[in-house]
Amino acid sequence: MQAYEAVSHFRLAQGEVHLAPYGNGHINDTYCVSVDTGAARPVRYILQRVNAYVFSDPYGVLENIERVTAHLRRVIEAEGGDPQRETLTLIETLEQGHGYTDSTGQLWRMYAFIEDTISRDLPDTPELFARSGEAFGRFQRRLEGLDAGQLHESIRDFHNTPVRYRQLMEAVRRNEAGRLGEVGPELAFCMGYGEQVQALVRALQAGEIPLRVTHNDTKLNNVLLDAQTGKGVCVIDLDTVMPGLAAYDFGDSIRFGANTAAEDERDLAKISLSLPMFEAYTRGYLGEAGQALWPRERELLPMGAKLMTLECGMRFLADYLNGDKYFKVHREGHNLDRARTQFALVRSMEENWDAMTEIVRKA
Ligand code: ADP
Ligand code: GN1
Ligand code: MG
Repeated sequence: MQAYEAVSHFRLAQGEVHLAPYGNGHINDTYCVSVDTGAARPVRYILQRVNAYVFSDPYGVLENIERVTAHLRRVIEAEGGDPQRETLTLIETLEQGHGYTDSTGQLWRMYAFIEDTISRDLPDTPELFARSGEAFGRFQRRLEGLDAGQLHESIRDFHNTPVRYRQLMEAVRRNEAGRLGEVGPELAFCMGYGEQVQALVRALQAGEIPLRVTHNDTKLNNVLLDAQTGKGVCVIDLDTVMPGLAAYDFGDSIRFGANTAAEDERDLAKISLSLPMFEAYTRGYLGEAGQALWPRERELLPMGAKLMTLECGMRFLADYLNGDKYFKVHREGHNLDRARTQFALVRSMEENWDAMTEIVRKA
């Protein structure tokens, strides 16, 4: 197994090594490596194979992570925090770098495991969600001094909603998996947003909002919370850290965590935007990042939530039409189910638009 081959190339604690698949990510292959050193607790690590289909330049991804974690380490130290816990720590390989390319050409990397934390796959309580808002807000604030031009664009046009719209139309045209007949209502829904998909990229082009270093994948399970106190400890999953928009990061958190049901729920009656969750996250996030954001960026946060949800739905739908090549699927129609939840959530946001705007204004 490639994972065992990879493990032997990293500088680990001495002892017996155990390895098991870990987590519920849709993209990379993640393992927990546990080294039994004879001490009361094993020393643990997270080992990951970078998904080569998704990341065409895995070395660029690793370089971004090296830059970002080095920057965060400096800021956290200056703030008197604990960099070992508050940001990811890459483990060195025996060859001195941070990546190992296996015999099939795939890149692996390893992190120190951040112990005594939890990460959640389902929408949480408002209290815990506010903690995750604080963590992502702090992350955004701490990255303020890092020039976006220093980072690779690890996935081109990753959160460019008009481009995602065009990619969906391209998937429709190709109809590669022959599934077009099944998606009429979903497609019609997206086409109703042909103009609105431009809102954030236009604001960027007009200089109303800045390009920043952003996370770009701010799902609930990409932040570790302290297992005892629930406080946000560390933002993880840094593969997509690159130049981007704060409103999209805010929006991705809302899309996932303020949904009253799971991302792949089949009963659409269960899907809606939870205003208490929206409010909790907004307060947590703005409490930490607020000063760093421009007034227009704050104003556009609800638009970030709506467009990110729509965009994610369009990506799921396009992948369904393309034959499920991008996102890991665990059942028939999984990507279509995911697309439908996203569109149902967009509808619910439309219904709650005034309340969302008011919450952001007041926070
Ligand atoms: P993916 O890109 O596939 O989502 P992640 O990097 O998010 O992969 O890792 C998957 C899961 O592994 C996370 O949701 C989290 O639960 C866990 N995890 C990742 N890195 C660490 C870490 N350094 N310490 C503890 N848990 C981690
Ligand atoms: C993927 O890697 P993971 O599971 O955290 C995807 C995100 C989507 C998300 C939908 C690199 O995130 O963009 O929003 O699935 N990551 C990538 O759940 O495409
Ligand atoms: Mg993840």
